[in-house]
Amino acid sequence: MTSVRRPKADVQRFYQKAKAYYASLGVNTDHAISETLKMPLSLHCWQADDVRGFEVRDVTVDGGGILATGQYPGRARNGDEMRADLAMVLRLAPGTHRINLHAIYAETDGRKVERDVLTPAHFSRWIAWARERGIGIDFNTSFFAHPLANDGLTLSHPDRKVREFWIRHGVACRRIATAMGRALKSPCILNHWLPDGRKDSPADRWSPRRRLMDSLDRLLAPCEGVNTRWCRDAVEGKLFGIGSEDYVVGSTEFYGSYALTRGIILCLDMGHFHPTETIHDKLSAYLQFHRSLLLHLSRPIRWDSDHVVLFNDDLRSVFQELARGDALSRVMLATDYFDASINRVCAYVIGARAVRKALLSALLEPVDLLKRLEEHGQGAAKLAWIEEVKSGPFHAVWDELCRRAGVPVGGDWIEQARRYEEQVLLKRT
Ligand code: RNT
Ligand code: ZN
Repeated sequence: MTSVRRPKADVQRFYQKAKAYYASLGVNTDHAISETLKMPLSLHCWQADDVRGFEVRDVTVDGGGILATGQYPGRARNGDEMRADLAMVLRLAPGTHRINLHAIYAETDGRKVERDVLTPAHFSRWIAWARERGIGIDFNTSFFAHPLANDGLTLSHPDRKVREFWIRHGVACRRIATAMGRALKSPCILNHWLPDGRKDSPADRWSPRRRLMDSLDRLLAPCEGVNTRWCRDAVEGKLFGIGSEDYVVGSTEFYGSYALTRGIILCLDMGHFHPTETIHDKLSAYLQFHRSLLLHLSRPIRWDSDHVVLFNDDLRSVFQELARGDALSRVMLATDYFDASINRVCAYVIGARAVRKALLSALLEPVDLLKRLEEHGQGAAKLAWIEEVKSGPFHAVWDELCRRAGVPVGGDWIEQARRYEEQVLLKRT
């Protein structure tokens, strides 16, 4: 594979021209770069191993609506391999990052530890690793791939014992999230997504929702070892999943009201809506009422909600909305996808760089100009400028951003990732 290296002096020279272009539209590129780099992006750990986790299991379990497809070699098989892969990603993707873990990534030294008795100690290696790097950790309850989730119901299960187990799991995770946040001095977002739903024609859509509400209220009740200063709970809805095509208990409507009335965070996943439905128009609606939102950056394709994130219109629209509404400080960003058919480290870097590009391009928009034109009835001029800016010298600012962040400029990262594959990933057999 070839790599066309661009001399640093060129990057800076092209940048000066681009800077003048954007300045003529009233946009400060230096500011856009520093704001883009500052914004934390939480990298999901589960792309590295196809959402398998490190649990010791002696029974077969249902994926719970989560299905990674593909057999590409190099999957991370344990915490050390996963941390090595993530460290590589952090060298190739610019900007501030956090790491987003799931409860199934506990490290129990070969012992079987049930999910309702997990403790912060099972995450001590992750915490030490993050502390060394000065990055924060976010966390997720794992309500899937478990014998007690095989019915497709967890917190909304009709059997009280099953619900109790999952409530205890939730509480254990809140203690862990509290410990993570406190140890790293950075609040840990604890996201709750559960697969509960029905494949076909539910006769009762009501009772499971009632039970889910009650279970969540108990899971979120104040309790010893949980401090909401460090543990910030979020709930994530979905339209449908594998095995829950007709009905999902925790729909977006359910959680929108739940989060608002309980003062917790609503999570919007870009892949969790109707195939032609996008989330950008929802932001200015929810954020009139909600204080903040967690965004799962993903890419739906037909039945799948979890393709690698690309710098496409859907992603750009999300960041345009946030930048136009001055709302970047009111959202938390987390990637969420898994593709087992390609190099997994590259999957991360492609997505993380795409997010950062979308952020930068939104911050380079001449928002004041566009709003002014719109306000004065100059609809065509507004549209024309939106189109003009699309072919502006964006790449020169992007390259300069990468240079300033100390990550490879342009496609140089691809060669570095290839070498990592050759030297590390392909040796995992
Ligand atoms: C599933 C949700 C959820 C998961 C992760 C593994 O549809 O998007 O966020 O992807 O928790
Ligand atoms: Zn998600």
